[in-house]
Amino acid sequence: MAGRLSFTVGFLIVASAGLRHGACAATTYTVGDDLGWTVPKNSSYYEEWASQKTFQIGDSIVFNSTTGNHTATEVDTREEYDNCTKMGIIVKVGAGVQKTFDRNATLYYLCSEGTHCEQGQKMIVKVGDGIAPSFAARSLAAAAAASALFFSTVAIYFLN
Ligand SMILES: *[C@@H]1O[C@H](CO)[C@@H](O)[C@H](O)[C@H]1NC(C)=O
Ligand SMILES: *[C@@H]1O[C@H](CO)[C@@H](O)[C@H](O)[C@H]1NC(C)=O
Ligand SMILES: *[C@@H]1O[C@H](CO)[C@@H](O)[C@H](O)[C@H]1NC(C)=O
Ligand SMILES: *[C@@H]1O[C@H](CO)[C@@H](O)[C@H](O)[C@H]1NC(C)=O
Ligand SMILES: *[C@@H]1O[C@H](CO)[C@@H](O)[C@H](O)[C@H]1NC(C)=O
Ligand SMILES: [Cu+2]
Repeated sequence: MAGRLSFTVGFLIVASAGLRHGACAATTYTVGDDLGWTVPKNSSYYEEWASQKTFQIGDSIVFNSTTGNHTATEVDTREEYDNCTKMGIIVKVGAGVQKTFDRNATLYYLCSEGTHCEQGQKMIVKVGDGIAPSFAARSLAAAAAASALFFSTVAIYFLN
């Protein structure tokens, strides 16, 4: 009984430390920097841009397109990415479409307009170690976050 309790408390401390770390270190990157999200000059432009960054949970990327029609399409697999598959979660990009990373993952983005993807408007984003947590691990983390929220709500209640 005592063993189980200390495990739970330990887990909550680790979980809330993780949340706090994420909030402190959060960085917002504009994809492509000054170029924004458009058809690049060379086909490896965005892949190089993304590979030079270290993305972490809590960080955000902003897709910013000021000219032309572009989408930030998230496809599921490397095969779809390599193939420039135009379907997926398609978001039309104007100035400032933001995506915040809430877990480690390898994410594949491309533009679904015309041949933009074939011309290099695509990139691979590695968040953390790039390994998506299993469904079980995500549920556990969500439960821990919910308990942490519950405990801080109780703390606020007692402070008032
Ligand atoms: C692509 O363009 C970027 C920015 O102009 C440059 O840094 C990079 O070296 C280029 N890559 C290739 C393969 O030409
Ligand atoms: C952008 O999309 C609109 C509506 O779909 C179209 O009328 C317009 O010609 C497109 N512009 C470019 C630059 O492709
Ligand atoms: C790749 O694209 C071709 C041509 O559009 C299509 O036939 C094929 O099914 C695609 N493969 C994948 C894995 O998306
Ligand atoms: C989007 O691009 C425009 C033009 O380069 C720039 O003025 C603006 O600050 C950019 N917005 C973001 C969120 O990066
Ligand atoms: C996410 O990746 C980082 C490495 O960049 C690792 O230290 C961390 O434990 C990972 N987080 C999860 C929840 O797997
Ligand atoms: Cu495009």
